[in-house]
Amino acid sequence: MRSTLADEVLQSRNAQGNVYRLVEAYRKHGHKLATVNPISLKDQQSLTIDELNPQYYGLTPDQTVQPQGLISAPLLPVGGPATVTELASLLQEIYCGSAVSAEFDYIENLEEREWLAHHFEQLAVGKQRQQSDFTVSNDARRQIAELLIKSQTWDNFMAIRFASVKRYGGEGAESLLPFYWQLLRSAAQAGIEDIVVAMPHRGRMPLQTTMLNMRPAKIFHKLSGESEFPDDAPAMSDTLSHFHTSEDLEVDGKKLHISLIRNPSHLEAANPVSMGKTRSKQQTVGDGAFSDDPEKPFATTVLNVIVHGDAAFAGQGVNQECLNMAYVPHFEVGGSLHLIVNNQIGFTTPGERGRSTDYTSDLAKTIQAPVFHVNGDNPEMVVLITQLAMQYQRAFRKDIFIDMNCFRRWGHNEMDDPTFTNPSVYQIIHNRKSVPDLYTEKLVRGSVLTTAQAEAMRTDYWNYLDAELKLSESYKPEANYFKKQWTGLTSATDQLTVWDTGLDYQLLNYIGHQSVQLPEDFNVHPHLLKTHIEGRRKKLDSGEKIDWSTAEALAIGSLMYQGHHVRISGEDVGRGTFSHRHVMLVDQKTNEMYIPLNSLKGGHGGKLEVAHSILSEEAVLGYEYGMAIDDPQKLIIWEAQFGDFANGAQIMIDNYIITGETKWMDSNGLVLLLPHGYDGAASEHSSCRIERFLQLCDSKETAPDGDNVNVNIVNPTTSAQYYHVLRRQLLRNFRKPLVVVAPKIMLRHPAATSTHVDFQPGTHFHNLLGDPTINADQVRKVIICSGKHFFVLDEARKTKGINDIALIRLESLCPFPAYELQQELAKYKQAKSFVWSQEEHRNMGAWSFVRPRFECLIGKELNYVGRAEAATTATGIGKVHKREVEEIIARSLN
Ligand SMILES: Cc1ncc(C[n+]2csc(CCOP(=O)(O)OP(=O)(O)O)c2C)c(N)n1
Ligand SMILES: [Mg+2]
Repeated sequence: MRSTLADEVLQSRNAQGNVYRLVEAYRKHGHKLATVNPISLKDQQSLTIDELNPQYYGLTPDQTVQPQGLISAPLLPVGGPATVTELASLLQEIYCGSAVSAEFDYIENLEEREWLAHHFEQLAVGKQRQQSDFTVSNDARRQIAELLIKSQTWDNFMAIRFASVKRYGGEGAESLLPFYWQLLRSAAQAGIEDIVVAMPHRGRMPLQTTMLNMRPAKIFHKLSGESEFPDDAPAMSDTLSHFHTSEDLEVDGKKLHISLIRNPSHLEAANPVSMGKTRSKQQTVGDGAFSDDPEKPFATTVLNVIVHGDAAFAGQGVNQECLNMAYVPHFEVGGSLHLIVNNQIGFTTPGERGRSTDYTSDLAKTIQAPVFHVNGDNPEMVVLITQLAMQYQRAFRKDIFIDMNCFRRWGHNEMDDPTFTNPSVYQIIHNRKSVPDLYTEKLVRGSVLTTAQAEAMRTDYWNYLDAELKLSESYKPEANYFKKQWTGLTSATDQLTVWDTGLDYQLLNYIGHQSVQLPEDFNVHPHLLKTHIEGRRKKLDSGEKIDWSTAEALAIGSLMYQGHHVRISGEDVGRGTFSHRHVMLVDQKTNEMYIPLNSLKGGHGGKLEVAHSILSEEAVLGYEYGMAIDDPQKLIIWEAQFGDFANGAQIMIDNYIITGETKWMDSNGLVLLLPHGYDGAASEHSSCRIERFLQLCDSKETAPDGDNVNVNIVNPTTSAQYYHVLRRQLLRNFRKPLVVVAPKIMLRHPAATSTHVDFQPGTHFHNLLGDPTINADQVRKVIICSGKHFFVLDEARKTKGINDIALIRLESLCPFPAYELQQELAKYKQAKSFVWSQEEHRNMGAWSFVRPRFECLIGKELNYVGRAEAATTATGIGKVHKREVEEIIARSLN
């Protein structure tokens, strides 16, 4: 890698400024004339690009130039002169060819631009390649041909044996396999041990079955109507094109693990998940900043690869979010390698109607990632450009894109007729040969392969598939979950279990003090010193009034003490939206951040990652989910700035967090903190939409819930409850995502604090909090409520001197604690009236969830008190808000 330009290079460029402008013009504009699109309707080469005309720079065709120092291509006579025409035609060959073109002139960094020009110029021209690293041996050619033939054979086999199955095959994009072939080789050579890949539907099965050791029998078994999991697995399963791979490969004698992560149908949604999983693996193996070596860059051992569709890459906003995360601290993964399978269509929509940019890859330019446009008809060039892309990724640890121009032989699926909407281009496609056929013929012409050998490859693979089809009847799916880092964990059962999450208070007191312990020379903000630091110390020492943020620090710190890594991610999480957390403090003179808990002495060395996120919900939540599915021993917390913003990440919630275990046997213990509560703040910021999460859970209406619900949804009202529910996430022998309806004003509400006894050994999270203040025999009415609303009702009850109304708090909504509720209600023998009181509107909150459960499982009628039905979550009129609160109190306590 060259960091500065050699003297003779500078001299040459200075002496021939105008010639160098021509060279630079080719680097910038050459791609516009390249013909890398195998099914183009346009005549690319008839375009006139003024900037590529030597006259534009005052150069005449016969003028003599010295190309050395201007370009890297050694094709022209060494040290000898050339004419402008000769130079231009070489540049034309490099930058405007039919195999590959490049875009990198927008990169600000000179070193990178020089590196790219140098390497691309070495690679792009056939004759030149022979003098560089970029060569393909005949043996490699035969391997490439075999992969293409297998891919084609897979599709032919499926078309004949399973004619009505939508397989989203690889036809037209077969060069995907040579891409992977080179990727694995380059990765193994570079010492990479693990690759995490996100990839959509198209071409996935041919890849998995030919290169990633997936038994075709598994697919055929599924196609016969069976599950991909053993019969006793509590899974509803998924469709073929969402199957994942987690495989130990051996590549060139080296071990290489590949995870092709699961994908929902929502295109591109898998991308941030793959990034998060990559980072978690990097943390586990000590890659990049997780190592003790400050020089070690990310992606030294674990690499992220993302494969996109052309329409989806340009269309789905999550890609902008992912690229925007690429180099942000706590989100970086050392540069992802991207491949766009650019078949130039999305369903029925051609590129020009699917985006406003010239190239489908143009978003890459926002982070100055280089782009190589390669012709998918040229599998060797796909291999070479993958080699170069990997070299760039290794040299700079930055994102890079390969835009593979190919086609889709059939419609969106193989049952579809693409000519309804795209007749012209499909005329080209239907009249052309396939990529495997073209390549095989080329190798036969060059005597690299014989027709008989090619035929043997085809027949062998066909016979293998046929044999697998026969075996599929007796195929037994493997229980491939709860393995490796998940060993020891299991599926939850239909019982509700209780986990002792308390700890000796002496230890907690120590951890609490450590959470505000600063280095002596740290210049702390005076206000924080008084309120946050000294305030916390006092509370801890007295063991009284332990507030929400202290309880959180105790939960996080104690898990760290017990050896777990913890990560809290989201917008502004270090301070906290409500300026309550301050788990990370900023030196008022140096601006440096300090996380006291990371200097926690003693214990088993867990670390806290405070990941201030970009202003995104979808990609960031997907990223955290990716971390959570990787390692069950890490506590991963995502906090929404306000609960309602979680709907920006709805795809991640619906398609991964809530359903992942049911579809895929992939548990996760991700925590979502969603600030919620009516405080007069108008339609946004009041509600995290509890009702939606309750609709997503599989809590039963007519039978008691066990631990085996798909998600835990809690609305805790004391700091100790919050402490226990966080710790429980890691101390149980199963993992469930946890939605915490999180506080705003309760963060500082004295009644929501706890005392030391609430944290000690033998204590645990309570699904329900009864009413110890009331004489049960006098109670005529029982109000059941949840969350901060309890404090409003309790205070009003006190003020009014009421002693015949009991208040019960449902701290856990899902699982619904039916049995505990029955037991609690049994105390109130005289009670005639049962009310659900909530601050939300009637079509929101937990009402419609609680009511059928209460009536079915408790067997009593439940009445509603709360706001009336509304379109939006809260009024924006202060007086109306106040009146509503008064009405709810009055109607609840009448
Ligand atoms: C988020 C989302 N919206 C819509 C769809 C429906 N859909 C499935 S495939 C497809 C076209 C995808 O085009 P492209 O990304 O180019 O991939 P290709 O199918 O061409 O390989 C669409 C719109 C989807 N799967 N996901
Ligand atoms: Mg497409």
